[in-house]
Amino acid sequence: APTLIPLLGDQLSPAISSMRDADPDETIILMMEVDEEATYVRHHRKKIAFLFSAMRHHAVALCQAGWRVDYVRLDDPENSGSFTGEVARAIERHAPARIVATEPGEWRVRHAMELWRDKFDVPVELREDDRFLASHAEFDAWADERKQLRMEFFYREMRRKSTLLLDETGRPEGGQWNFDKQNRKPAQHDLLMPRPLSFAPDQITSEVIALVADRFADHPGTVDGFDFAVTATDADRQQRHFLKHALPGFGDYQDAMLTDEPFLWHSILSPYINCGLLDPLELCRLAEAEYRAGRAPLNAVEGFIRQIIGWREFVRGIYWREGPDYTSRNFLDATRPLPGFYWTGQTDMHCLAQAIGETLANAYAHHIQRLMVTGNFALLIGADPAEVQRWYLEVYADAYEWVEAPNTLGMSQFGDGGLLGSKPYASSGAYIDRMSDYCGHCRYDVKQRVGPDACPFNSLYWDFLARNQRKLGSNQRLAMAYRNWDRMDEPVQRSLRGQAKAFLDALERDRYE
Ligand code: FAD
Ligand code: DLZ
Ligand code: SF4
Repeated sequence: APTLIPLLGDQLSPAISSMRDADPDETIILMMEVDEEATYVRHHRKKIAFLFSAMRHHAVALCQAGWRVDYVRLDDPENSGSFTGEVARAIERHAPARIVATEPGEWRVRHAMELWRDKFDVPVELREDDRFLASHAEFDAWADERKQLRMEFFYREMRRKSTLLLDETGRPEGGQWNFDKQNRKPAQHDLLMPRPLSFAPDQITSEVIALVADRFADHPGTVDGFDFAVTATDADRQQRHFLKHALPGFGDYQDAMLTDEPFLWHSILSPYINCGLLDPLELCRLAEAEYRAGRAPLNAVEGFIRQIIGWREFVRGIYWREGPDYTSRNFLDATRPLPGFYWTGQTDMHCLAQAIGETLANAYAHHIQRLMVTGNFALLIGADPAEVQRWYLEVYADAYEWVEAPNTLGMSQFGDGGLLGSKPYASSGAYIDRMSDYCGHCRYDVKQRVGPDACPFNSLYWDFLARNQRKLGSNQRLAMAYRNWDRMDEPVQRSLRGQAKAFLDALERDRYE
């Protein structure tokens, strides 16, 4: 009897652990498009189209390589709608001797898969997902030894383990582990700015787009202009394109934002890395080679590698270590619903209109838009972190809970009380003004704090600090901000809080109109 290998939509890697020792003649690979995965949150339509198309292309590639793939399409009339239901049907079809799977990227699915052992009369083996530099055990061993977890120190371990950007003596290339001080430059509009490649939909993708437009009409975002890579070959083209054209400027402009420029010097590779079309470590080695060949500066290459072997690995470690209740944490007791414009982009705050509009169009926004525009705003208004977290999980093509939840609930909303960052990423309009050209296009004045034209971020920032003083007042990294607040005359404090209250009341009213 054959081995049944259920292969999930984010397991499209040639070296996935479930298939490692499998014999193509004795194996059935089961791939399933299921309603439950597409609707447990209302994923952006481009995200679903991307994943289904990548899954269908991967199935074709596996068949060409000699594997037997049992592929269940969403519109199959027998489709039960869930992984568990589809595995049950596949057991009837194939009478397998055993099931081997790679652990999923989410507690929800992990629990469902663990129940297979009781549910089915077939032995189930769940293997660790080893597409990461640090195993669960390694991360936990590192974390157990520390009172406070800081990415920077974990990152150095990962540099040592991978040997990326070390010199012959094992010290960090350039004498420092981190060159971020050089990396905070605003960008200018430039006709020669790099642009990601655009991949025209083929027959398979066009069919999927039609399916998604039909079945998920009530989900956010559009499928118009779909141009993602959906094969490993095309994802590799985008990878090489990035390394050649954008990596050299990646460091300098990492935090920059520009009107109508959604991509800047970013790689736009996260959807491909996270679903398995690209190998993160190989990408880091290719980036290192650009530095060694003198084609990209160290600050850019170090910064880029740090995002992948530092942040990406670190957030994954936190997600699994903290357990399934992580997504319900709410350190600041924030309860406000997200404003409706998160689903339309229609607001006069130009920075938000840009970040949200681009998100709905592309299922993509770059890091600083996510953190300092949409995330910062949600934090300042006291939005419910669970709702904020669901929004990010829905709208980004790269969003899977293991990476999205620590970034959103932890780093951006401080819902975990500071496991990811040592202080909340809260800021007034001044930060956005420094790092972008948004304010020049906005109906609000970023320099004003009160009055009808004042940038809402300004009063909201002070209101956030004042509102949360009991919980945040002892945070060393906010000491200066609280000192500034405490030094303000009371009438000034009152007018700032009054301005914020009027804005928040208006947000509330909009919900009922
Ligand atoms: P680049 O800027 O080119 O960076 C290169 C790569 O580094 C990315 O492809 C990604 O693999 C990795 N990376 C960078 N920053 C992070 C980070 N903080 N955590 C993990 N990996 C990182 N990233 C996701 O992959 N999925 C998510 O669901 C996700 N949600 C986020 C939510 C919030 C609130 C914030 C602030 C960040 C989130 N990130 C998420 C991290 C980051 O914003 C994206 O990885 C990045 O914008 C993807 O675009 P890119 O490929 O062009 O990245
Ligand atoms: C995100 C997603 C979606 C939208 N649809 C499917 C699907 O139909 N079939 C599938 O195998 N995977 C899908 N995924 C990815 C899964 O949600 C992901 O594998 C789990 O969240 C575990 O990380
Ligand atoms: Fe955003 Fe304020 Fe600048 Fe307008 S003025 S773009 S609301 S930061």
